[in-house]
Amino acid sequence: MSIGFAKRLAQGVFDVVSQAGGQIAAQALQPEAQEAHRRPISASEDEHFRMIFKKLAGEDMEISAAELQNILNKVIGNHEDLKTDGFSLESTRSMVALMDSDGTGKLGFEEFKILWNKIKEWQNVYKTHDVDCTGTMSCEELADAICSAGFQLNDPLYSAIGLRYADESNSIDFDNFICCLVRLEAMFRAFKAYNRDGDDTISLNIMEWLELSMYA
Ligand code: ISA
Ligand code: CA
Ligand code: CA
Ligand code: CA
Repeated sequence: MSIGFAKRLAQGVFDVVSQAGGQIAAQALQPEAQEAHRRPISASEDEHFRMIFKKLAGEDMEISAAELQNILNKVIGNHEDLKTDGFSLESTRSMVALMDSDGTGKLGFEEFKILWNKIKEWQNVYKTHDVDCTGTMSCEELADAICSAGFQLNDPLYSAIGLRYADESNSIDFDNFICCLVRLEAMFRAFKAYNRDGDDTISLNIMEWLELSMYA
């Protein structure tokens, strides 16, 4: 494939992704459609998303960490109000691991759709809680944003998250915010899966603990 053609293809995919994303985002962002945002998407929207997925996933029909990095960095360029130095390959490897429910090492259609819908929801949360319009989250803005995203944490956890994801000026940019929430949601999901008797404690042997912590 010539470089020129590959670039046009990538640009074409980017236009398709951002246009589709924009359309879906536009519907979800309309106040009267907020509830609609929670309705199951229609068959035609699902087909449209499936067509986009096929273009993004390529021949193996799965999205790798490198492909996810390419997609996210192309879409983020459309959003002036989401400050970022870009999604690193390491961050998209982690996101794939956290969303890879069937253990293929990549994201299939359903896994990617779940991740994409979460990112769409959380980018709205980010914009809503960036009250000083810096394009980044301060620690105070972050606590409100995480709470509004549905995660009840405690102060030690907020401190740990600040140490892990904030920069020298104690700000958290968009890619770090998304990586934080993907991990947070996946850890809540893992705990729930192990908490079979619902007593809010789980018991793991060393190999289960290592598997959970190493592929994340
Ligand atoms: I990275 C990212 C940023 C914003 C992904 C998705 C969104 C929201 C809408 S759907 C979009 O611009 O695609
Ligand atoms: Ca692929
Ligand atoms: Ca998978
Ligand atoms: Ca801010």
